[in-house]
Amino acid sequence: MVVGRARRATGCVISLEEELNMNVFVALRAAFPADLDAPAVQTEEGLVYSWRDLERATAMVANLFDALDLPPDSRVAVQVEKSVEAMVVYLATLRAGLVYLPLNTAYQSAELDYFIDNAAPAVVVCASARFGAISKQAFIRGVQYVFTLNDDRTGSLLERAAQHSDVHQPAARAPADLAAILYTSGTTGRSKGAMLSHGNLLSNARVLKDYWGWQPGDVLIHALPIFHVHGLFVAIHGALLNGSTMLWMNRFEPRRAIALMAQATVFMGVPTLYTRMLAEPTLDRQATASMRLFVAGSAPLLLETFTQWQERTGHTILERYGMSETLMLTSNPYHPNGPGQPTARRGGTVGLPLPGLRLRVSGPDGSALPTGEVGGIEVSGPSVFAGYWRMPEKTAEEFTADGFFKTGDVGLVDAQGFVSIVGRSKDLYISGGYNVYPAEIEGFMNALPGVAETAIVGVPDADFGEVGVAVVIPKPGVRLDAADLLARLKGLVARFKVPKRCYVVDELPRNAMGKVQKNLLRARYMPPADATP
Ligand code: MLC
Ligand code: AMP
Repeated sequence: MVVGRARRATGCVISLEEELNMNVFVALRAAFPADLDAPAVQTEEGLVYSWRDLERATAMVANLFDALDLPPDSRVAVQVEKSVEAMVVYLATLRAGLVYLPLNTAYQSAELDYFIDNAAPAVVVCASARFGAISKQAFIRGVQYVFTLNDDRTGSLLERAAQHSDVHQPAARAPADLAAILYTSGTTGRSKGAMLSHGNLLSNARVLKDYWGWQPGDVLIHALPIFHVHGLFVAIHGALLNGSTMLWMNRFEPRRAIALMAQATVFMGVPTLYTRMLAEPTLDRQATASMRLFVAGSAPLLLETFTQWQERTGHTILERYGMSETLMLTSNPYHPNGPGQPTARRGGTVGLPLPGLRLRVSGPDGSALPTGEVGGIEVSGPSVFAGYWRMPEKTAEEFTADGFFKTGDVGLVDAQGFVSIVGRSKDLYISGGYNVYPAEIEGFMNALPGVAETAIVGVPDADFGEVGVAVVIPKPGVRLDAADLLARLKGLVARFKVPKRCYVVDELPRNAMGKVQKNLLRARYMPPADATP
């Protein structure tokens, strides 16, 4: 039932029932501008999607999902290339009250098998080219529906959705209800699904809207993949909650991104996007004159990149820190000297804890450490997830007795409250903004014929920040070829997880307990000085 009480300021009429509905889609839609025919998304091919188009398209896909008559909390797993339609499927999943599960298109079939087994989705959406293989994998595992969606607006999902009404009442959701599951790999090699609720997503989006000073007329260049927190939530929610147009890049290309800046005000990227743009001669003050805000995160932004960007463009990058499990945690100030934001942005730090977030640094015995001391970063707040999907023991391990989530990042808080990340307690490296857990890849390499043992370390890299190096011991009497090992690995795991270099050796450095000394390996396989950032 719709209670017919109209409220204005935005383009979509809101009923009282919807005002009480904590579905994050309802809040995003309420921020659509009054002029529903204004552009919401513009693609590089010249396609323009109005706010009305988003409203109607999400309604049609949500009606299709409703018609499947799925139980609440059913998962919709989506592995498709980035496109505006893929974003529509995300929004429609929220709208229908189902749970969105984004999967990077780089994931190979062994990785997909695991996600489908673990998440048990009711619906899988994939590209037509992969339908044969994926539908076989999915149906064996009990998936009920497999639809296709391609980045040229074709596929069975849109064909079926076109038969449905373009009017849809969003499903009622409470803040604690599940909205999305994001898989993060783990130190034990098994990925864990971080369960994010409507309340987690909405609270973080609202905090960032205020903190980053989103304002009327802002235009976002959307250049990141939409499989992960940065591109899917921080960027999309930021623009939609502000009624801002997105200039949509299906794939980041530095020169084109710089060219788009003349029509934009906000850009978000991982550090690799910034270093690649710095390598372009077209990046200068004039090209960035209309820009208001450059946000960086997902991996450490080198001080050198921060400074070079200032020199070349006159803009100071705002670095922030977050995780799949927690959404955004800290941010450098937007308003220097503004209320609650005491000083200017500082390179080499990830800024201050966001409003509503409690952040502390703990020692090895779990006790809180004083200002300036280095320890494990722990957080608690409205954006912090409830736990890992169907892994209560893992969830219990990652939270303290008083409910703080142990991030696995190591850092300190200085006297002004700025947080710096100095390392990680988890064995992980970040390559071009993607996390790679050596344990997961070592498992795959150890299973290759002739391999006795593998150790993988992350080493500095000028383009990706860090890349992997694999060091392999063959089984007795076997001759292994390093290039062949990497070629085989490419068929098994996402390309970004494949080490860029591989060495076959007789032995690995070990400590007295027989444990591989990865710090020694890292030093030994450090790239030449001119290849490091
Ligand atoms: C691609 N390759 C990578 C890679 N991306 N290798 C290591 N690390 C990466 N990130 C592989 C390709 O498969 C290819 O290998 C080779 O490296 C060269 O690829 P490329 O053409 O240079 O890559 P490109 O397609 O341009 O992609 C690079 C990139 C992309 C930086 C644009 O990786 C990217 O969009 N990264 C952003 C990731 C992101 O959104 N992270 C946010 C996570 S959320 P081959 O073998 O095929 O030749 C999160 C929380 C938070 O962390 O706080 O935000
Ligand atoms: P993910 O699991 O993909 O969400 O990645 C989260 C991890 O990315 C964090 O635990 C950090 O290690 C890292 N990270 C995110 N933002 C930053 C940043 N600004 N600086 C350093 N590391 C970051």
